[in-house]
Amino acid sequence: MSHGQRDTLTLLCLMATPANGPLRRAGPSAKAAAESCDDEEHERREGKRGRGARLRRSLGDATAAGAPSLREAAAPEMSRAPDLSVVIPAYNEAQRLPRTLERVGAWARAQRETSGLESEILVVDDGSKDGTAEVVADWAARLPGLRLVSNEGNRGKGYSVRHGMLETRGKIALFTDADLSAPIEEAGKLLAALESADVAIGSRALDRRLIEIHQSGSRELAGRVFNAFVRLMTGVPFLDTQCGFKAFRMGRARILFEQQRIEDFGFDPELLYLARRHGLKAVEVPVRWAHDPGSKIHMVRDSLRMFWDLVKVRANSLLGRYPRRPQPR
Ligand SMILES: Nc1nc2c(ncn2[C@@H]2O[C@H](COP(=O)(O)OP(=O)(O)O)[C@@H](O)[C@H]2O)c(=O)[nH]1
Ligand SMILES: [Mg+2]
Repeated sequence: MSHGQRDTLTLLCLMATPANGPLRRAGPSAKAAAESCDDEEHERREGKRGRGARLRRSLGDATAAGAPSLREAAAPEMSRAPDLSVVIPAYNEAQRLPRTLERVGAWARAQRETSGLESEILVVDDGSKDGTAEVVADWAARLPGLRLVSNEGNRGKGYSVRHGMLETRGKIALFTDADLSAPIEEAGKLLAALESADVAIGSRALDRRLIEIHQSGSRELAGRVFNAFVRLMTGVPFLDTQCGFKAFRMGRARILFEQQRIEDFGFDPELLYLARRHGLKAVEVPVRWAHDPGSKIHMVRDSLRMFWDLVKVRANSLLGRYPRRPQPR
């Protein structure tokens, strides 16, 4: 088992608690994690080491070897670098954000209380004009780990996700839509998948029974046509590239965001194309999902832009704009 896989496995052990129902229901990988947790529990009872020590080891804290700890390496104002980062792109989300921050905050609190895992939450304000930034500032006073990241104007969802992901400090970072169409509690499934992958893609196509509220028929049809073009133009094989719920092992995946060029809604296929290009393993994971009627996507305009984005990815690739670099193992 590689060092990276061991990190994720230990992270999962710490999360496999009653607060993480989806993780317990997950498949064989969760079972492996659970068995490994049993071992850890045995060792804890034996008094050989406790949860804090396991956590530090899982995050690569070299204190035991006399090297500087993550605590010392972190920004001075933070007590410790976070384990998990949640990025929320937000454009005119003042209405939807309070409930979202409450739920993500509760989820983050559960991780801390049950597993000792610290989370940071980054809301990227995409030039909103409805007081989104003020809502975040207000919540930051009572929600530890919440940070506002501001774009200079309205730059698009792709730009916002890239901006937020490049600001994260967690070993694992995930992005989610502000309406939590995929509930944040489903994050356990993505984290379980990262046990053996670098990228975990939330998917609405693998198990349609998990969709609680569907998009309109025309939007679903447009999604299927777009998916066919994604395969044709980029070779990306996944059934749903557009679900706004994806998690990354940032050690290896940071390059995806560094090279990402698409700044509107067509950025997901580019990220997945880049993952393949750089030899990262990406897996599609079925997640619960419910369409939120507050969608601000403009069907015709944004669909046309997304098709054009696929042409741009193809062109960028031919023009050598996605250079390969040596990757950390
Ligand atoms: N519409 C729109 N959404 C943006 C923009 N920048 C960031 N977002 C965020 O992208 C996410 C998805 O938007 P949403 O309207 O729910 O789209 P849908 O669910 O795919 O129909 C939300 O978190 C938005 O706040 C932007 O320029 N336009
Ligand atoms: Mg939505």
